[in-house]
Amino acid sequence: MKIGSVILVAAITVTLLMAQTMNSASAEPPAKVKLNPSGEQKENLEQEQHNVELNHSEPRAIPVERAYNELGYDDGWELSGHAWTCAGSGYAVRFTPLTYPVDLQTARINFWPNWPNIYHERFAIYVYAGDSRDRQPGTCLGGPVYHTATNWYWNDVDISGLGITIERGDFYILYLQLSGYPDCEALSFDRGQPYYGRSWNYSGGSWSLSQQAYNYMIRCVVKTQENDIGVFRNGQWILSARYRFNFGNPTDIPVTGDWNGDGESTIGVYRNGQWILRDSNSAGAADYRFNFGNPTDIPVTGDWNDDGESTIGVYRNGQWILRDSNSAGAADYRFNYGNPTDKPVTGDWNGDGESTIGVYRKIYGQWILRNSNSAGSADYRFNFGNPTDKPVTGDWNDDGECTIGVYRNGQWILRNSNSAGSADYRFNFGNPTDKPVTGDWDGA
Ligand SMILES: [Ca+2]
Ligand SMILES: [Ca+2]
Ligand SMILES: [Ca+2]
Ligand SMILES: [Ca+2]
Repeated sequence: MKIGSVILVAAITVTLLMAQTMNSASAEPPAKVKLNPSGEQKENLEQEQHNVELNHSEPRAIPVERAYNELGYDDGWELSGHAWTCAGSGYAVRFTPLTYPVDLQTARINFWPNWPNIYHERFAIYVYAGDSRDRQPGTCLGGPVYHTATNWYWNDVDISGLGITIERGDFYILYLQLSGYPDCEALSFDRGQPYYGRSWNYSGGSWSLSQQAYNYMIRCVVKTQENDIGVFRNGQWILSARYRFNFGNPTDIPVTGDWNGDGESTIGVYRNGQWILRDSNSAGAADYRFNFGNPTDIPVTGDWNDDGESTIGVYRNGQWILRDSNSAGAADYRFNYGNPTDKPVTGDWNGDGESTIGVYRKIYGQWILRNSNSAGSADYRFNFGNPTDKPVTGDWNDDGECTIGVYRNGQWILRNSNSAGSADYRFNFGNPTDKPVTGDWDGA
């Protein structure tokens, strides 16, 4: 069998065992899972059983960063596949979201090709909560979602219809065989050292932790509410779960905007009156470098003229000095709005395409926003946040209107309306000393 030779190539410290009898701990059958009448059979029909000298005291705990919002722990390299002898058994992976809450979108299952046979068979996906004290899958949150693969290796199963949102803790995705060997698919496992405790077996109505040295290749694509946020940490940018790179100096003031109007917000820094901007969310050279403002000014950015491009400006003791181009030159707007001690904020509060101005009056936690880039009275005035919070703005729910939020020691507290009221989102991202940044990093 081809599988054996692949294993030898992998040349990890592997001890091969011929077979393993699983002595599963007894447990209540999980809700909604169909059990096979012959479920008493607990033989694990893997073509090769692998036993690695696990270092249990040093589990890897950092998830591999994958495509945007894809949780997974395998290393992406299929080594071989597993299948159970009987229907009603399966494999599960434990997932730990990077932020909360997350909506479960897609289960990704990797099938080893052309074994045990060359056909595809129907299987089922279930989702379990991580609410069990012994860390095994707990409450069944949803399923079955039936699916038949259309190709080998990764197959996407849409589980968004289950409507599952994970607010805290872990969750599990179970791939359940609906047919017995050899008329079934084989779940791939990887070549990497395991994220120990994440790969689980389900057989005979019982859960047991995989004792093998590999990870089951099940992933989950999630939707988070942190798509448009990030932090600047001493010259490093950490934007949602997707980007992490260095740009700028630790003492720079981070700025963000869609400098080239391609729909994607990118990064930049303000350094003593100099603007250093880049059109990509990555390390590299500046695309723009020019002077505008004084060293003590507070930089602001926005699409002041609704042409799709974010440009620059400064807030100087209550005076706004804005420009419609990312270059040195004269101000296009100059007016007073706010007090010297206010913190300036910008955004398209009314969704008309034009970014306008506002201030956060820290002492009261008060927002004072205006829909025009001119002096005048406030269009919105309300309280949201504490004196020590850092104000943030963004279109959290993608409805075209920019709204408010605060960053409080690593916690984001966001609201979808420009009014007082409770938070719509509350999650942790970043450290207390980080500088929060917002933007539409992927243009989506
Ligand atoms: Ca852009
Ligand atoms: Ca513009
Ligand atoms: Ca507007
Ligand atoms: Ca909005």
